[in-house]
Amino acid sequence: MEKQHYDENDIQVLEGLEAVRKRPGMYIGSTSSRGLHHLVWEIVDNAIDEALAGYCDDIEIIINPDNSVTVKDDGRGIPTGIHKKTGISTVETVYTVLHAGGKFGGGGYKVSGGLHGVGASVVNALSKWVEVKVYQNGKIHEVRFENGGHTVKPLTVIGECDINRTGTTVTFKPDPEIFTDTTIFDYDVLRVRVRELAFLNKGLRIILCDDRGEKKKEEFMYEGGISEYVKMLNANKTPIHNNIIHLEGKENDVMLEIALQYNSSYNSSIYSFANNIATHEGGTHEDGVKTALTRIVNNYAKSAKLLKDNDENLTGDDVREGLTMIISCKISEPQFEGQTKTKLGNSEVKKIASNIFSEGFERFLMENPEVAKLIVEKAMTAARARVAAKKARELTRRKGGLEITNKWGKLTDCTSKDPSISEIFIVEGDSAGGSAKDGRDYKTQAILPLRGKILNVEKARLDRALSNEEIRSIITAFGTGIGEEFDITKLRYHKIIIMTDADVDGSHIRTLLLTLFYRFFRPIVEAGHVYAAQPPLYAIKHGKTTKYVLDEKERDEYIKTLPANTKYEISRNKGLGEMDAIELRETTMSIENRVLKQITVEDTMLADKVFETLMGDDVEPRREFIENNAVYVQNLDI
Ligand code: 28F
Repeated sequence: MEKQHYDENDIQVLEGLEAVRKRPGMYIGSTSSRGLHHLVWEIVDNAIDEALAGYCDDIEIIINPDNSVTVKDDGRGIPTGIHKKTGISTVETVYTVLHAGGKFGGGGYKVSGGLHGVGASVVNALSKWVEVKVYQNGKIHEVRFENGGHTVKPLTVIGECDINRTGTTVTFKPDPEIFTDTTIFDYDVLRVRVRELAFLNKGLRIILCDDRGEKKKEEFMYEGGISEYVKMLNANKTPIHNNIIHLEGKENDVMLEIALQYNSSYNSSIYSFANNIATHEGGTHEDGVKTALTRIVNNYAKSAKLLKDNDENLTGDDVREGLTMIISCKISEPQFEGQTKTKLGNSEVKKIASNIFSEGFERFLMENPEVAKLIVEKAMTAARARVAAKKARELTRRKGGLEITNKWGKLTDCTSKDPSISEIFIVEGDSAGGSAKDGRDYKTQAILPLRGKILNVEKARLDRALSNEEIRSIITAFGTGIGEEFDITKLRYHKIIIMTDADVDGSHIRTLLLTLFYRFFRPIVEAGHVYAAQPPLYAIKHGKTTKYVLDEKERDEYIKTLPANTKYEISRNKGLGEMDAIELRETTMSIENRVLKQITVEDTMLADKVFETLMGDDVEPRREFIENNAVYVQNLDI
């Protein structure tokens, strides 16, 4: 039933939501699948805010058969009274006025996510329809919006409920005109974040249901909060002390919670959050904790005579080796900075984080001298390896001028000295190396042939990695140095292209290289410099023509273009070595028609888990991972 009249308020409302529909990317990052799932988080964040305010214990998220999503909470229920500024109910205001709701203009909540502060009104603007039910005072109130936020059914009481029942239930259907890639929700994408939210809000129960096809329902609730998060992250590792260290404190309006446990690996997995938002770029909370950790471990090592007074101090990297740690900060007015707005900028937090961590961790070490000794000894071993690596690193320095370019496994450099147009192909095998050298554009394309498999560095410290000649030649070629002296501005090629065969060996070597880049050259990966070449999978021969195609799709499309009576022959391209220099250049190397897959690290926690599972010691988790993910692996040749 349409409203009869529009006043200036309605016009302001429609202009606001219209702006969102015009430039959705400004409000939810993108209209891809990530943006689609972001809608869920905006609604869930409001329910979590209600939990943070102490009024909600249960949240339920349901993917409905029509790919609409329902989110329910048992909080107080969005106020149904008339909002003083807008003259309509608060619940309609929250859903139709941009930046309304508890996240803005002070008021409302103490702590709220609202990283991008878009809230419920943006979900409304980008949905085909939204239905909000509020349970309050024994009544069920309902309002319905359609086509990007037009109120089609103003707030009315539609029924009764138990007088003690309160809460908010929101169902929304994303608008396919906005989300043109897909409007299908991915259960696993929701699952990862729901579990994380449960870890970050101890005691909060979140139920996730998928009512499409065979029904699925999972409940996430962790009384131990982030301590259980650390336990899960260390599940396939070997902790060097049993208990997970849990510290928390509050100063002014900053709440900080830290959970940590050392394991026997050489990698550090530290993840920080502000108001439940993953601060991938770190920030003052993380800096405060890290600085305090280094200081406390050095002080303890000296006072316990484990480190002599004139010994060099342990560095931050030394004391963080093998450390799994979650840092969760909750603050009422978070300042998010950085490239991707995931760095906490509030300057007062650094000192507060340092104080809270120092006080708790110092006490822990004093009360647990045997664990303290293990932690210090591990850091001292790391320090010795660091010093050894420093010496070994000398081997990777370019001995003045160009390397010997035609010796085995050594670099055939390009003539350009401009990194922005220079590319290095890391090529597997001698035959491919040979034809790559002949097929390349010598001005901009360098070739580094690898003789065999490089070391799996997932389980190696830097000093051990440096003992591997292939790895040393890669470090030399890159020019950035490695470890403490790594300097990405010295990178000699802005495209690092892994070119391996499309078979099991090829993918193993690619994975070993990616492990090396992820563990010891992460900034290069994060900057998007790493690519995988896509050699053609098929060769279609007819007459004197051999057409190379990338994959099945291209193969079938090409065959359709052939005249009906052409018998032709299709062969599966196994090795780069099967192609001569011209073919390799035409299909895989030349900028004109090659296809490169850029390697990106969307989620560090996920990448850590993938490398640890695929490249780590335990066979069981690897088998399970491959079984669960085999469906995504198209052309694995086993
Ligand atoms: C399924 C999604 O959105 N839950 C919410 C509340 C509760 C209050 C509230 C929300 C506008 C400016 C305050 C109730 N009583 N779940 C949700 N639950 N919003 S959203 O208030 C919004 C007002 O500030 C609420 C008393 N105070 C706040």
